[in-house]
Amino acid sequence: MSFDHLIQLRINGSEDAGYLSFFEAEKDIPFPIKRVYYTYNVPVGTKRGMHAHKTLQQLLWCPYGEIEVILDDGKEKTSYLLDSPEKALLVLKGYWRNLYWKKEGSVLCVAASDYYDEDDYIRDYDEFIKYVKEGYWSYED
Ligand code: T46
Repeated sequence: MSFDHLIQLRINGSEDAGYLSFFEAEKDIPFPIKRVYYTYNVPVGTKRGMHAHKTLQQLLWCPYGEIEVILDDGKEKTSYLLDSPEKALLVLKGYWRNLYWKKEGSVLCVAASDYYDEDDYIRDYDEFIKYVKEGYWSYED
């Protein structure tokens, strides 16, 4: 299996009846799902995230609204716009992420590979860069 960051979710339906999109763990994404959470009622202009994960892998999607996600591997930053319920962003371990709320009422949904564990978070950018320099992650994993 090889995965790009941005995934086009499968779509079922029609203009008359509406649409249904879905993804399946270990088929469309490379991990089993242990936790689902969502973020909502976030004022436009808010910045969230500002951390990396040591091991956690996640799929992010925005069923309504517009959220910009900037992924940083310690060398390069790439911006992704979640502005359609058919798009999802695969965020593997080791990426610093900043999220910007662009539209009123936007909802961010996340499927995660593990339970919540604050010890998995790196919330200090200098510490994140130290992990990158020490070769903590192989982005080919
Ligand atoms: C991520 C981005 C996209 C819990 O108690 N359980 C949970 O499952 C989560 C996700 C969070 N929390 C607590 C921890 C904090 O006290 O909820 C509070 C807010 O979490 P945080 O400031 O980390 O929220 P975001 O929106 O900055 O980040 C979240 C996820 O934590 C993170 O893994 O990648 O969404």
